[in-house]
Amino acid sequence: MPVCLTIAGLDPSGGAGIIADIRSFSAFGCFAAVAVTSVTFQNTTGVFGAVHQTVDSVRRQIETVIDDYEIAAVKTGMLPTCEIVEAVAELIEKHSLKNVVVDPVIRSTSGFKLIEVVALQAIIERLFPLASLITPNIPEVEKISGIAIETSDDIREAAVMMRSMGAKNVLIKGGHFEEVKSGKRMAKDYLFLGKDLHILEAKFIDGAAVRGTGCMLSSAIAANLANGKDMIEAVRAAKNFITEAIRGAV
Ligand code: PXL
Repeated sequence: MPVCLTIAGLDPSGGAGIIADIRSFSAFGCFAAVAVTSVTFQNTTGVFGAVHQTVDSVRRQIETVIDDYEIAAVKTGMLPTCEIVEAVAELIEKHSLKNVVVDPVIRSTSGFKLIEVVALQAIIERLFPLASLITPNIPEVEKISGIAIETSDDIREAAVMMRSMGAKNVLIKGGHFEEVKSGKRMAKDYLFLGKDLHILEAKFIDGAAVRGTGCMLSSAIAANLANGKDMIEAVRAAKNFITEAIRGAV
């Protein structure tokens, strides 16, 4: 069984973060290993706070796991401080970890700020160049690129900018992008493999009370890469999985 490692925050109510990642890894037949970066306090109504782990804790969680297991893929989520980002980048480099999916988490769906402003800068500078894929949503794209996203041309421009920041491949999740197609809102994701754009579409599922879909998507992609799929197939399989998860959401 391939081992996937998620380096992310804990949502004790099970919607987002590490618990969502474990569900994705398991769904695709991978064994889950975790490093907790922060313990958040939340439920279905919102996020009410967080206590971040020290950099020493995060480093030791990762090192102890890596010393024992061969890691087939890594997903990073909530990396709350500069120091934690730096340690994660160092360990990825030192151990030549492959199939690294970086989800540049900034805020929760409910608007709670999950990471420090300087941590985002560190994610861009240190982790983007080490990532096989980055998976920002539209608000994250706007923060990272400084471009207000209103059209699909804006999305292309932002993708070019993020590639110039060192990201090899970019998946921009269009769920927050209100594009109406023949009267139906679509969940349209923009996958830039290098310069090449692939558009992945599914029908937007209205009214589903869901959290953690971004977490689940990035970890599902990591699991599919761990299973040997190429990037486009990994993203396709992960998107289908998320669409079904949203359709079946409680
Ligand atoms: O969906 C972003 C996210 C990531 N990681 C953790 C979270 C959230 C949103 O609430 O709590 C731990």
